[in-house]
Amino acid sequence: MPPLPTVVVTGGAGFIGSHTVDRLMETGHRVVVLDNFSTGKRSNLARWAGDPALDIVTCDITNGIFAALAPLTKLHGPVERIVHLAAQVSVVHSVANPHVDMTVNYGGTLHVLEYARAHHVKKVVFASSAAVYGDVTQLPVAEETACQPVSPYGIDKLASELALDYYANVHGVPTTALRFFNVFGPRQDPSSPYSGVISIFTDRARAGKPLTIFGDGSQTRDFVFVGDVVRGIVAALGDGNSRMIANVGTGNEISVGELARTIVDLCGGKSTLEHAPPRAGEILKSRARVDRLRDALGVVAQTSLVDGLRATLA
Ligand code: UD2
Repeated sequence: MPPLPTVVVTGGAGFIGSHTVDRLMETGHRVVVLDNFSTGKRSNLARWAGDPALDIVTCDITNGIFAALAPLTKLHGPVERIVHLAAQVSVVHSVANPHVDMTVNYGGTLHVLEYARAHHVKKVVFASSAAVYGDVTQLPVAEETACQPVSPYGIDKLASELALDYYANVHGVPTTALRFFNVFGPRQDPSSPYSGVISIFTDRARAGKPLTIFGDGSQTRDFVFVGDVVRGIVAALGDGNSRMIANVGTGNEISVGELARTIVDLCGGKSTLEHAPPRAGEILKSRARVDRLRDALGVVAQTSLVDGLRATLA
């Protein structure tokens, strides 16, 4: 039997990472998870405990990737493809700590790309973000729109995209960047004030606690279920589509106020809604144009917001 193709998932113990690992394991890949466990959890990968096709290596993406992978590639052969998800994920945190954001998000991407160049990796798929666009005047926002990020996070994701393009163009490393909109679903950790809004709102609404809306709640987001995002990642991991950038969203938007009311209703209506001042560095409106996701990658988001919220609450 030929050896299983090895896929490295950086940030593989995290929210999107662990769902990606599930799909890759289910489809017969050898998977190596690199994670520093700052926010990732071993419990997210518990269903694969003892499976010889999965290796979990504690590794900080800002320095250790070559050393972490050397013993494994000696045993199992070269890394074929990389999904690079390890990141500092909070826009608000990046505003307060721009150097940390740059080191982890841009620096980490450079380490991954250097590894890919040195080891002739066949594809690097990178988790970029809708934050690269900044405040746009026309929605849905298409990939060709001029990027004017309004946070260090958006700047670092955009710089990483440029690095991907450079490595593809100059060093022949095939790369695809996926601009995630607001990803939600099971395993998104609600414990930090920087956590995704749906994880916070569902956690609090389930407990009957008040929900805090930053600003007047009219800001909108395109919330895409994690299962649909993983389908985009897996499609992008294949050959082709190098130097491509694609939005990963649903093409729909909902205001944060309406989202809060929907979640409270789904949870039995006990929570009240409170308001706090708007957060710095935030965009106001967000909705993805998804033609490229559909046409180039063959992926259309299938999970409605309410179905995704029910799956998250379950
Ligand atoms: C999300 C991603 C980010 C990036 C971006 C792309 C997370 C944690 N961050 O940033 O990585 O990809 O999308 O656009 O997934 N809010 C409240 N109350 C709360 C928490 C949040 O009103 O308790 C509001 C917040 O002010 C914002 C919206 O909900 O307007 C979404 O906030 P978020 O932190 O979930 O995500 P965002 O869009 O800042």
